[in-house]
Amino acid sequence: MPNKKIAFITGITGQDGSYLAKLLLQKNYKVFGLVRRSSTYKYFRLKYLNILEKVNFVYGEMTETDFIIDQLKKIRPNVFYNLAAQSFVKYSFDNPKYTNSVNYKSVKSILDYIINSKLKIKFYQASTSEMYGNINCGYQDEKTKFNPNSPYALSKVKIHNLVKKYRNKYKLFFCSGILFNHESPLRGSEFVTKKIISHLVKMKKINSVLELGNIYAVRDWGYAPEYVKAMYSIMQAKIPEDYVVATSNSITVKDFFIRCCKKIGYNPIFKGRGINEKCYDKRTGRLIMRINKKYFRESELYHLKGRPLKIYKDLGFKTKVNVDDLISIMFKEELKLTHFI
Ligand code: NDP
Ligand code: GDR
Repeated sequence: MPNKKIAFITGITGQDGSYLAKLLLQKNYKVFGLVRRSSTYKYFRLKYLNILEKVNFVYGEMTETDFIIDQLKKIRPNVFYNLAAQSFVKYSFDNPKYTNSVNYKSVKSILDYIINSKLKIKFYQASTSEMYGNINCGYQDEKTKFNPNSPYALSKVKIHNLVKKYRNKYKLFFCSGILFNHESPLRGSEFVTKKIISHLVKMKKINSVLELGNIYAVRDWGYAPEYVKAMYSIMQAKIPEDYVVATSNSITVKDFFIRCCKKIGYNPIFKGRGINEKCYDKRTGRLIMRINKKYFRESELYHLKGRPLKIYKDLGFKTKVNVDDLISIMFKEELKLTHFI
């Protein structure tokens, strides 16, 4: 039997890392994952997906690049999926230096090592629709110019451009997926979809009010397990290239929230404007949601809508799960998940 291919995943404890690990195990890869040590339990996603015992862990920080390079020398992976990042846009305004260090500087050192070592490692970079920023255009695709408006987006543009530059210069299999927002039951709790759904579920039992920021932001939300399949397809392409992954259907945070309210049996009505806008349940008069200034960002990104034609034409990849399916899946799993945390 031929030796198993070896995958190295950074960010394996995150949403995408855990789904990707599951997919690669199904594809018969031996999977190694970088984990930074902490005093709290963070393996719940891998446990939930029933793969905790099947992954080999390497304990270290993205910023410890010498350590990561030593691990690459030992493990000699065939594929490297770089999913680790300081991924919360709002926090990047508070700590731009750290964001740049994790998302750009450490990745650059790893790429420099791969180039100099002459190891044949295929490299996938987790690029993002945030790189587009606010542009006057109905949709974004691979040809759309980047206009980053957060430290997070800037760090991602820098590493995206470097991956492309190195690919062209050294003729290596370096590629990026420019992924639009994708969610799942395993989404981090501070991201808005998960925050809305887990709060609405809790509200059935406890008396609390959901607080949100800019509910007029428009996002193109997809389903994470489908998006890790896209990552895998991008890495199987004959020629390494960058691809947009999106659903092409965009709605506001408010619309997402309304759909969630209806799903759980509320009849939402809105009163007030701007930061005074509030949402009540029409039947009971209960206050469900209010706006809190603290959830706004220093610079808002208003509208994202992807055009994923290239990945469909070249690799035959198309998303199937729409936003209502996504909401149903997230609600269904929300209660089960509490057992794993
Ligand atoms: P998560 O925030 O769920 O996961 C991030 C992962 O990175 C976690 O495993 C985290 O570890 C790890 N990590 C963060 N900082 C470090 C560090 N300094 N050293 C080691 N590990 C670190 O993100 P997602 O899974 O949602 O996203 C995966 C990647 O895709 C990210 O790069 C993100 O920027 C990008 N992306 C995500 C999109 C989305 O909609 N989800 C869209 C486009 C791009 P820990 O568990 O210790 O926190
Ligand atoms: P985003 O995701 O910033 O797009 O980054 P997030 O869910 O945090 O925000 C989406 C939109 O919702 C608005 N919003 C709120 N956001 C949060 N988190 N909390 C709130 O209370 C709230 N109220 C309104 C935000 O302003 C924003 O417009 C995610 C991350 O996964 C990135 O790593 C990834 O690159 C992008 O998606 C694509």
